[in-house]
Amino acid sequence: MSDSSPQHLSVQPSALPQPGLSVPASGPQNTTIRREDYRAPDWLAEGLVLHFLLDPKHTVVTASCRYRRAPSADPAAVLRLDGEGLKTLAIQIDDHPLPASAWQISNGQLTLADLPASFTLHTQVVIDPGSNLELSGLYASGEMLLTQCEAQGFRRITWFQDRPDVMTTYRVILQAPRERFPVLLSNGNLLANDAPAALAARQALGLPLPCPSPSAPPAGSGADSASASGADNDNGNGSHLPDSSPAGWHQAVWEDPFPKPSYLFALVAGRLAVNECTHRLASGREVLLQVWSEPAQRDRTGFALASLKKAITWDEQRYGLSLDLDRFMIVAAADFNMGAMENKGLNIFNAKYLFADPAVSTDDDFIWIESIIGHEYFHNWTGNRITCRDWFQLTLKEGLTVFRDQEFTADVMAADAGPAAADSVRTLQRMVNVRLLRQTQFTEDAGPMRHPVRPDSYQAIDNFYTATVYEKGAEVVRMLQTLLGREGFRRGMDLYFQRHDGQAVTCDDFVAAMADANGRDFSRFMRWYAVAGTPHLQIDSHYDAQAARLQLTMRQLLPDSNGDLQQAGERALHIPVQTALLSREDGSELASALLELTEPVQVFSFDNVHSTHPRGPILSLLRDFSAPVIIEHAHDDEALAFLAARDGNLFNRWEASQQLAERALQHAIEHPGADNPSLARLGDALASILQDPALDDGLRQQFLAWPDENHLAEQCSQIDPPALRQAHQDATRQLIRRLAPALQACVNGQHWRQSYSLAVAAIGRRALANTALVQLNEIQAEGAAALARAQFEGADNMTDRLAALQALTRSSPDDAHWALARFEALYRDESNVLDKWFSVQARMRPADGSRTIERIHTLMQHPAWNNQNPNKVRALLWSFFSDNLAEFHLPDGRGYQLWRDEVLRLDRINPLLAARLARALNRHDRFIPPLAGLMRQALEQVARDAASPDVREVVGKALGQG
Ligand code: B3K
Ligand code: ZN
Repeated sequence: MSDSSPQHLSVQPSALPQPGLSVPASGPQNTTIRREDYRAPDWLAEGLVLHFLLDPKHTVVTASCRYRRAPSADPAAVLRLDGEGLKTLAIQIDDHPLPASAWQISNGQLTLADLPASFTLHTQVVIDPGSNLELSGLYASGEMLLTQCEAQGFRRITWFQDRPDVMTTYRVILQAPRERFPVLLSNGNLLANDAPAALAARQALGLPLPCPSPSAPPAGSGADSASASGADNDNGNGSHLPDSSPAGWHQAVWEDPFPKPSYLFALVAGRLAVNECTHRLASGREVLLQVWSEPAQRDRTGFALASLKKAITWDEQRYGLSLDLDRFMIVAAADFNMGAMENKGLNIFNAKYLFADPAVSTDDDFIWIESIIGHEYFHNWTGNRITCRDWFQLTLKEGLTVFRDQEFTADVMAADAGPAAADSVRTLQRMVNVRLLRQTQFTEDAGPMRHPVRPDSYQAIDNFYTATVYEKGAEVVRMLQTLLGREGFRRGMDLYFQRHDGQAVTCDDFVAAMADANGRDFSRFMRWYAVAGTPHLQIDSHYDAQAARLQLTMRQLLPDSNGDLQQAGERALHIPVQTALLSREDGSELASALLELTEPVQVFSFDNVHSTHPRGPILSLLRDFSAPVIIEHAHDDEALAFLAARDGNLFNRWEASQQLAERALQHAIEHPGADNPSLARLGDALASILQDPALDDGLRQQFLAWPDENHLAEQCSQIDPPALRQAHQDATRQLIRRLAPALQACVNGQHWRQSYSLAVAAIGRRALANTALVQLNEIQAEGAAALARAQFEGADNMTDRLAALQALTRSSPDDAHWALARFEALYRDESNVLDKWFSVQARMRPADGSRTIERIHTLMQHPAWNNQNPNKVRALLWSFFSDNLAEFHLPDGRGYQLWRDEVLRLDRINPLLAARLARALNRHDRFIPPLAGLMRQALEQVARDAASPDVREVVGKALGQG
């Protein structure tokens, strides 16, 4: 069997070590996978049947798959199947077992040669879910077994072409001890045990199935399975094949009729409770909706179920897309590497993003949960029915689905707020989206992990589930809607589904559908998929009073491969710039237009623009953030304050105030202690904004959320964390003092005494009052700590209690100590709530001479700490590394030692998580020399000792090694 035929994505030769194995002192070679090397698969899969004999230590997976040689393939094409950590028991082609001597397994691939044009391949492997700490493939979370296959977890379950462009139908038989695993779930529809498809599935399995032990299930699993799970009713788990299941065992057979890539496969087995309902689709068809969780949390799943119904209805109304299965299931897992996963018909959620209850969840948690429920559900069409040809196209499904979930949240909130407040609610959502984009994606764009929304290469695909692919990807889709209008965008979506349903496609196919449905040329627009780094737009204006003409000159600057800005030249993008000209007298709108910039430099003229002011009207640029760019335009402080007060576009009012705040804070950092006229002007502007009746509470709160230390650090030529903290703190305290009377008015009403409601207006009221409470405690205003203590004790909901905790950690050390101890005592048994408590402490700035790192080390001994659980690691360590500049970057290097030790520890067990933490030192070259040197040393140690490609890629790039 030769090894010479083209591969899917060819890889450069290397001997990659498996995590956990020792590596040579020089470290392993990194393997780069390139988009340009894509080759269509030589073999098509046409029906996969999987049988699982489930056991936490020894699961046997028997698979049968029909293969057909692709019409375009060479008749001698070999079949290469991916596998990782599989103990292979048997391989058989049609009726012919292959002796072990004929198996060609190397570099994680099983190669089969001399194959007929079509055949059925039978394989049997053993896997050990209990030892799978990577949380990829089949693994254990507590007593439950579950899967995570995106991006490359399926190869850890069975031999398969584990690439998204190999799509097939799945029939799955799950067999397990009934008492330990009363609930058995997989994708699609549950089959009755004697359904023809269930029988056919069993017959397709060509290898003898392993015999389940007839003995009783393991001790210690003896809860009342019927009450816990609804076991054996027809709600999801109990289709029996008694002839092959000895006493104490049971089976369930699932069929997913829609061809899907392997990354969407899922199974769940455990003692779970269900919260379910039937739901009538717009078509009149009734479907079953279920949320499965550990029994103790079942009462907290109602909000998720209600959100799912909202999402289904929204997709029907907005895009004409409906649920295609008989049932849709969501399962909560305590150990999960990310937020959630869109497996076909069986979404799996990080429990943190599923359980909702005002007593333990904040308003933000509720909003996130609804948005993630929507996101995963919307993937059913944008991701599952139409998927990605290869992983480089990830933004095809992720950018589009983030855009869809953003729109869902905005629509749902606007409907809740009513017509009068709808615009303001939508604008607030836009502010939230843009703030997140700037915090995460702009930062990524400015660092060594900078990449286009469609990357050209990667070493570990899990490193590319990034803010760029997701958030900037969503902005790229939003620009299409801005250019085409909502109706035009919908025409494009309709054509996309008409052309590509059931296919694995590329970003080009998506943009082509948008262009063709609207008769547009988007060839320049496509360049958005190729540019890395944030584009800048230099905008100059010239007003000719006599001619009543205003001319705008726009020049595009794009980062080069080093991140340095250059003239765009032939790389010029197609950029929608929503623009208005405002009267300098009263802010009224004199003209407005959606300008389409397509050239490197372009001049736009506005005629009949009359202004009594010699400088002409004032510019309101990039309204609603119509493109993910940085505008360079010389608005002075006065103009920014004017826009913050008068711009008819609410988003741009906020934007102007943010720019003024950034300018004021930067001035404070560069000239500590000096006069700060921008700060004074900002204070005046904010004082009137806080009293502006045109703004609701939620919007006012947005104006009080000033650029944080991380944002300002990005603007500094050299980052000196303690100096930055001091200047930021001094300046914000000055501002708070200036605003104190207005802030006091926000907290005096003691909003937390009212009964809790999730109405948009109530959420806004809490957000404003709680921001004010934290700020007043920051300056230790008289009575502020007493108010916070009263709120802490009296509040009946987590939003207000957590805000009071945050406020008290800003107050005196005694207040902080009291509140933290009280919070811990109250939520000792609430794992998700304790994560909030860990995070608050990771972000603390001690006022008692201690250092936060000492607290971190103490917390790592806390009984609730679990150093293998991703939520815990993110809550404590990631919060500390990423959100506590001055405490993490200690000159004695203790912070970096902790970073190094934890990255290397996790590198051995969960590389995906380790690589996320590893990013904390990405910007070492931006810091003052003593810190930069220490960071570099820590990076070099990790580069030398890390085994996983994930971590090696991140630290390699941070060290400038490509
Ligand atoms: N598609 C998953 C993310 C998978 C991450 C794999 N490392 C969740 C989502 O974006 O909906
Ligand atoms: Zn997604």
